[in-house]
Amino acid sequence: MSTIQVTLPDGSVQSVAAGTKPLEIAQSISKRLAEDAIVARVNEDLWDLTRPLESDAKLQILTTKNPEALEVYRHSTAHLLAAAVLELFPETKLGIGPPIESGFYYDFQRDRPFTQEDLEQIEKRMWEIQARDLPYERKYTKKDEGLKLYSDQPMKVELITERAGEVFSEYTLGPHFIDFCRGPHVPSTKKIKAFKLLSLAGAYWKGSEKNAQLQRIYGTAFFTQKDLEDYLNRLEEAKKRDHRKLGRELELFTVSETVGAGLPLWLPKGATIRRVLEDYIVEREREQGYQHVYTPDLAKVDLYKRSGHWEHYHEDMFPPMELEHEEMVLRPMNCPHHILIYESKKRSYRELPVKLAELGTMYRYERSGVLSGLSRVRCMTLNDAHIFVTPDQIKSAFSEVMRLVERAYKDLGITQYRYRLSLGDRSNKEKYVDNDAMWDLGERVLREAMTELGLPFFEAKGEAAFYGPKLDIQLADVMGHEETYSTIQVDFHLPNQFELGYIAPDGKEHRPVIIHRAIISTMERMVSYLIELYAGAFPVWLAPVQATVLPITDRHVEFARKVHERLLAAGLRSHLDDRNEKVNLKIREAQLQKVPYMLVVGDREAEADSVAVRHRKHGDMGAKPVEQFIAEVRALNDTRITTD
Ligand code: TSB
Ligand code: ZN
Repeated sequence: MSTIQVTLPDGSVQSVAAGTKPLEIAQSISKRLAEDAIVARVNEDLWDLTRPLESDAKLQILTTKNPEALEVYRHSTAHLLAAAVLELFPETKLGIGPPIESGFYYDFQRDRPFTQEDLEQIEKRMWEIQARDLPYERKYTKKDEGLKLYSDQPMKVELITERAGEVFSEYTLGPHFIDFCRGPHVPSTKKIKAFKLLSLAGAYWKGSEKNAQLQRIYGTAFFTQKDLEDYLNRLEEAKKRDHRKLGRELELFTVSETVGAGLPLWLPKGATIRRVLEDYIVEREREQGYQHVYTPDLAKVDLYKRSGHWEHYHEDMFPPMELEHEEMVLRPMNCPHHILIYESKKRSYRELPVKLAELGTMYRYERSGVLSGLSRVRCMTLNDAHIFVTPDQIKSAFSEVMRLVERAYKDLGITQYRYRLSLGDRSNKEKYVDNDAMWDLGERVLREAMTELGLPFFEAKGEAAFYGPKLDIQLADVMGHEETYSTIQVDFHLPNQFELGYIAPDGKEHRPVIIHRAIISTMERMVSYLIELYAGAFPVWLAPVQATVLPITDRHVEFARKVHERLLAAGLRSHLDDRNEKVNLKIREAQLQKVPYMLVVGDREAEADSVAVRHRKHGDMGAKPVEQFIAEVRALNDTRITTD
């Protein structure tokens, strides 16, 4: 038998017989390593611990300490789920079952929808299969045989037809379960120690609403029961902060079936927060020399044909409407309108940068499955601006925008975020305009600008806008799910499409560059974030109601009203609760509404022109003269303190 050389991470080399398994090498190193082992890295690829090594290789044993191992482990748990479903409901057709950030899922097709009871039963069966200690066995099948083998699994047949080479790999789990799969997997079901099925959702085969509707079962798995329990506790905590739940309880926004999905209605309290944010950012922009404009929410389709939206962004737009021989469409972005304002007069280099800003409302056809509360909607208002610059102004404009982002985040109390350089994809001509030189330049400019500012960032291919690369600021919601909020985009494309120009010092016409930027993101997405960040207990400057005045009895309503009016006149957001209810009940309710200050007034207060102050977090703060209270809260408001 031939011998092969296996190089371990510490550089040492083991000579072993060809066909030796990574697990055997792990056992020869230590019993502990073999016990903790989940999967092997052979050269650059992940391999099953039980897959024989046939030639010289670099080998690393990945244990429960390694995030890649957790992914494999969760993928194996997804197979366990599918095996349990097929045992219980043999008529089920299998879709795909990958690991995801927070666990795994598997998609199934079946006439009758799964119920919560089914989930419990499936989970129980998963444990039974786990206890049988079945190996995850890698097998190889010829494509034509495989197609026959899977003839009662149409989705698998589709995948094999599309993806499999002449011979493909698959994994069995016991005598009856087999799945077309690249692997790798854990060696056997006994390795899987802690998992839980979490929820059911609808999903489309291959993510397209043109395809069959499937049922997705979500679950999660961890290496230990303790890790699982910690995660489930965090999940419970997160649910309490969920902006959709708090949005209802605190009367911030609502989504009505009658209006339509993804079209939220802002209730008075939510609208107040939004207005505060809007005023705040417009004021910051004014300080930086932005000019604010108003433009309509729709335009002729031709405008978007010229800009390139029609060609590259069509899928995300509402369908056009026809009127008087014209086709109009709801705008998916504000840029074309702003470009026409730039074009409305001749521009000289002396006025550049021209910064046109608008709280611009736009409409996007987000698929129903991805809509969520305020964080992903179909009608949204963006804190948008387009900065028209000469090529040598790009970097200074960029860093000015970054300064504004950092200022705004500081005032809003946002501290956890990452910078993502979102790059194009040269091979995807459908999604991105075809101009390699332009992409190279844009990406280089952004990379250099970030490096000069000394800001750390990571890069992501295929996340750019169709017209250019972006620097995105990524925030995670309470569930750890990341979305883009602020964005700064360098665009050489739209200026060309609209043949924009400015007169340069040489007297000739030159082409400007457009920087698209949003600081606050959409009002919708930012408010969803702030609700979760503060669990609804907004800092004074953002709180929809800053103080509620509570008369102890009817006799005190008159004085209470006067206090309330003085607060309003001082620019504070006050509420008077003059209902004929016990003051303790009113305090309880104001507390649940997370109002920062409750001002109780009775005889003593009326006499001394004072209020008895209760804080939502610190409780009783004693009596204060009305004027002093007003001055203190105004100071908190004006300095935008975000701590209680
Ligand atoms: C910055 N033309 C640029 C603009 O000039 C633009 O529209 N960029 S964008 O497409 O990236 O959108 C800007 C921001 O809007 C995103 O970064 C994101 O924070 C927010 N946004 C996008 N889609 C949605 C949505 N469906 N719901 C809520 N907010 C969204
Ligand atoms: Zn834009």
